[in-house]
Parts: sequence; C-alpha cells; structure tokens
Amino acid sequence: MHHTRFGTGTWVKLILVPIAWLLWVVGASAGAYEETKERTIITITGKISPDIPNGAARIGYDTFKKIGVKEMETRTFYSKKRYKFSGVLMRDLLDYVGANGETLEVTALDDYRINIPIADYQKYDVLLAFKLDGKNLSIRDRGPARIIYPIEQHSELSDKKYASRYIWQIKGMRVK
Ligand SMILES: Nc1nc2c(c(=O)[nH]1)N[C@H]1C(S)=C(S)[C@@H](COP(=O)(O)O)O[C@H]1N2
Ligand SMILES: [Mo]
Repeated sequence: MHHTRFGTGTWVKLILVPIAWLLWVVGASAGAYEETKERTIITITGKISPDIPNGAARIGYDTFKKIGVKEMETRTFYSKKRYKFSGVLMRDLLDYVGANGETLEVTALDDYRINIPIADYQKYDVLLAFKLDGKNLSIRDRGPARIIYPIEQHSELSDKKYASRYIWQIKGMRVK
C-alpha cells in the first residue's frame, strides 16, 4: 500500500485554485466596461483596463445602475444628522474599469484633489453616493457624486486622517 505523496493541504490547493480562477474569469466578463451615450459624471483614467477606448472610462447614471446601486444610511464626518445615500461601492466601480493600482487620485469641481489608498475600498464598504433621500445630488448638494465612508460601522473611521477623503463634487479619478 502506498501512501499519498501529498498532504491534505496540497490537495485542497489543487482543487480550490482552479475553482477560484474560474470564478474570477466569469466575474470579470460579466461586468466589463462598455461605452455609453449617457452624460458623463466621472471620468476614470490611469491604470485601468487596456481595453477602454482612449484610456478614459466615462461613467454616468446608467453605468451606476449597471454596476449595482447600494444604499447607506449614515452621518458624515462632521454631521450629527443621518442621511440616506445611494450609490455604487467604490470597490465595484474600480473593478468595473479594471483598476490595477494602489492609490486613487480624486479631483473635484472646486479643484480640491486628494490621494486615497485603494486599500480603503477593499477594507470598507465605501460608497460613491449620487443620491440623497432618493434624489440625484445636485452640485449645490455636494454632488453629482461624493465619497461616503461607513463611519457608523467602524469607529476607526472617525480618525482625522479620513476626513479629507470625504471628497464631494467629484469629477475625475486617476488610478496610480
Ligand atoms: N470637493 C471637496 N471635497 C472636500 C473638501 C473640499 O474642500 N472640496 N474638504 C474635505 C475636508 S478637509 C473635510 S474635513 C471633509 C468634511 O466633510 P463633511 O463636512 O461632509 O463632514 O470634506 C472633504 N471633502
Ligand atoms: Mo478638513
């Protein structure tokens, strides 16, 4: 009688690695970037999928719906009041454009600009909100899109270092 040359761990890897790979391929093809004729809200450039025309992904409301809209009721960094935001998860948005980088440079209509570690979006359900109480955010309401962290779910997000990452009136993102 021969004993197997591989330990249990090796067998687990031999079986699970190809399954994980398959899921990744299926996931990637389901949500690939597509050009649309909709009005652009945010343009994403930098280290994104090489298949995206002119290296610039143009994202509008229809694309948000396609990516999948989520709701989050929370206060913001300096507010006591709670708001009901709707938007897409930053993680899902970056997956959709095939982002492959460590830092996201986000720019706003008022020329405010901030570098955010992309790890934040893997660690937390950070929302790119475009609706407040069911209504599209206007520029006056700090729209058309703004980043909202789940500050009520994770106490460490009340740390000062996150305050500047609550960027509003977003117009562009660059993956670095
Ligand atoms: N577009 C834009 N976003 C911005 C800023 C800004 O000047 N312009 N200020 C940032 C800073 S410094 C802080 S502290 C937070 C404050 O967010 P809140 O007032 O919604 O809690 O917004 C951030 N987002
Ligand atoms: Mo601030």
